[in-house]
Amino acid sequence: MIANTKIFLLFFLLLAFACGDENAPTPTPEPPAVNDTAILNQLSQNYTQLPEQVISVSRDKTVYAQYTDPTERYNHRVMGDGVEGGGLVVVADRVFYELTLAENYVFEDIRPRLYDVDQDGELEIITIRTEITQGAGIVVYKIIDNQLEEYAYVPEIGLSSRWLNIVTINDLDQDGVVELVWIQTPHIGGILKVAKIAAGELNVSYETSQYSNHGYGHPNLCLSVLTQENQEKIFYVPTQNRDKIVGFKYTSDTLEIVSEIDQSVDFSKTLHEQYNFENVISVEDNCIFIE
Ligand SMILES: [Ca+2]
Ligand SMILES: [Ca+2]
Repeated sequence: MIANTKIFLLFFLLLAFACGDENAPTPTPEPPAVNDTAILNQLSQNYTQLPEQVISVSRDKTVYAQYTDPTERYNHRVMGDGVEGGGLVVVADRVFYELTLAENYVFEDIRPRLYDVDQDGELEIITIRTEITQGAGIVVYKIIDNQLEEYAYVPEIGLSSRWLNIVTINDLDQDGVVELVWIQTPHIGGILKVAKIAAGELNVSYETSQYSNHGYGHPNLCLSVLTQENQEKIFYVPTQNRDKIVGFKYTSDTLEIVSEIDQSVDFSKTLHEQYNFENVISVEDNCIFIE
């Protein structure tokens, strides 16, 4: 009995010694539980957020994105406060991807948009990125080889203090290729442009002027609405002088006006709350609005 006790003591001593050995194999710990709340907490606490503190979250809660590293190095104040993004963080399938802009760039935006622009089943990240001497452009980032890569882009306008705002991201003509629609210089002349999204520089397929989806100084990027009516996608934007809402469809590389609603538009409110649009599509993907 005593001999058996000694054997057990020796066994436990050896076990304790083995456990203290750095070279001994140790059981793999369970990974910490990562859930929506944990990711949101990490994004809000481990990064310096923009003043608006908004995080884009995909509907299935697998992709998150936010701008980081607020900076006042670009003196434009298009959304009022003059604080723009200096970095971007994206979480996809629980992996964090970070990107810091060069000093001559800012994200002149409130939050990134998430959309599967190349229809490969993975969401891309669509941003308004400004070069300090060349004004705003659009950059679509994609996770390639475990990093955020510039997948597609709209070149900068070419002048400082010139901005643009995205209208919609969708396959408008239903040909299998996603279109990007935006308004260049929505405060001065408002040029509405459409491009089909593909890798690299995007080519404008159609443009028309005197429309607007932003009031200078307002954190309201939600002045467009996309609907589906009788199998046709129709997007609506206000006119530059804010006295009408105009509906467009996109077919054969052309924008065609299908509806003109005589109604003045308040640029401090979202468009969809000012008119009873029917069959609205995906407002939350691109409706960026701060009260
Ligand atoms: Ca994709
Ligand atoms: Ca299309």
